[in-house]
Amino acid sequence: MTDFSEWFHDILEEAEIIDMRYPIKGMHVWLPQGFKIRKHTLNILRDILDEDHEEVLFPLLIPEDELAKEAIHVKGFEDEVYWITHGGLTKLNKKLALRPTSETAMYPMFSLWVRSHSDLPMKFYQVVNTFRYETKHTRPLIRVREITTFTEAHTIHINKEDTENQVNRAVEIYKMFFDALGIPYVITTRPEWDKFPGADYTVAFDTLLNDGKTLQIGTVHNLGQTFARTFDITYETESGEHEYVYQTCYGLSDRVIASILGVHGDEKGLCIPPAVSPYQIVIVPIIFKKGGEEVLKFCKEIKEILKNKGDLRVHLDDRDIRAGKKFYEWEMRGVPIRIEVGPRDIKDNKIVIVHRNNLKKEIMDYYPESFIDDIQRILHDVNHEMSEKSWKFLNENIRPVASLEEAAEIITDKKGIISFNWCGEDSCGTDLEEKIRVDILGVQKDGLGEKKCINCEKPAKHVTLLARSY
Ligand code: PR8
Repeated sequence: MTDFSEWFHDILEEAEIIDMRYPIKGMHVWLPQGFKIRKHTLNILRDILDEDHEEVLFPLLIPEDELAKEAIHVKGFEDEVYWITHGGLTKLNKKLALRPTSETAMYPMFSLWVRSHSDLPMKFYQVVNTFRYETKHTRPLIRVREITTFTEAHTIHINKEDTENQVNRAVEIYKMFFDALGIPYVITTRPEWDKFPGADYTVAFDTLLNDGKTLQIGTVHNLGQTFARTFDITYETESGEHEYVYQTCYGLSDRVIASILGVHGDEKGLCIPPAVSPYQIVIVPIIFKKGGEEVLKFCKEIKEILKNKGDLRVHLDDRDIRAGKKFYEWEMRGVPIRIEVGPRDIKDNKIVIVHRNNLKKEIMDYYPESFIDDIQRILHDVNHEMSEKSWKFLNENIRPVASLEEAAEIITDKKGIISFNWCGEDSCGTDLEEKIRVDILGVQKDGLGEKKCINCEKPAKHVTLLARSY
């Protein structure tokens, strides 16, 4: 794929994922196909979060004084907030912000909800739209001004150790989620100058799109006690004293859908993981002049088996158009497997199965008793192969370097992710970013022994990653 942006734009249109003609920049319409992928994806996430979080729903609007309370936080978002100033013709006494994220909507309420140590921990999440007046170039699903699939979790704890554990738990949750979708990732702790406004530190997931640029697809923030102090969220200890709580928050967005499409797609179009594909199987009857009725009857039979007994999302494409046209269309839409049935196959008790991910054609004996298991196995294999392929691509595109020149050369030539040793000093990091004009993603691991920083040559502290990003 030569130009990812062009490919992505075209496929969103051709596969009818979203309609980008809505007349506000950075805001789009989810079309039925896109909405289904989004729905199945959210179902996976909800299932994971529901294990130990509770889903809530807060208002969209935040009063100006609440948003302004946490100084560092509001500074981070001041350029990006949309404001409501009027109700009809009446000017509002207090401006109302469209939430850019919901800390300042939720935390005044948390201050009312949290009473005793026995109330804690509390873990909530909501799936909402948020609004950010992005000044950087907007891109469908990747950098939007209305984030329609903002899944934000907020947790409250009694001590620092519990928040550290929750950060680790959130990282595990997101790993499980991205693994279910076959989306590969690198996990780093963001440098100080790139952390969430108001957080003690930020851990981020980045994936690699096939043009060699990374996309941040999820973040986990340890908020420490900053917001607890601002919003006066306290609990009563066993001995009757009042202490500030500790907090974390973590979030995902429409970028998850962008990465499902962008990571697995190829020149033929989309390739959707079975777990979230609107149709997991499409059946295409190959009908000649003779034997058409028999073929259709058989196709209907296997459709019913897969749908009713196998609980699979299956479509029988019996339109009166050329089979080749159908193949092209379902490949473009990314349906994981296609079953082809012709008159000779029925006679021989065989069906043809084509895997979308590698276009492998498999001729399978048809046994009604084991049919569902056979198809489930193939879906499982497709999923596994897609995940392996995308992880291989990511791992092959992480390159360790020993000098800044080498880093600059690789970033221009091959793109991808560069790994290097860094002292961890802010001034050295920003200097390095300026020198090679690429952003540091974050640090991966500590304890480098004798190694030296690639930029200032002081003792290195962390293995660090950098990449050109969306
Ligand atoms: C928080 N508060 O807000 P975060 N378009 C699409 N996706 C985006 C955009 C955008 N304009 N901006 C950010 N994202 C915390 C955590 C509640 C939840 C995505 O964190 O500002 C990015 O993938 O880091 C980001 O990782 C995620 O939203 C969370 O946003």
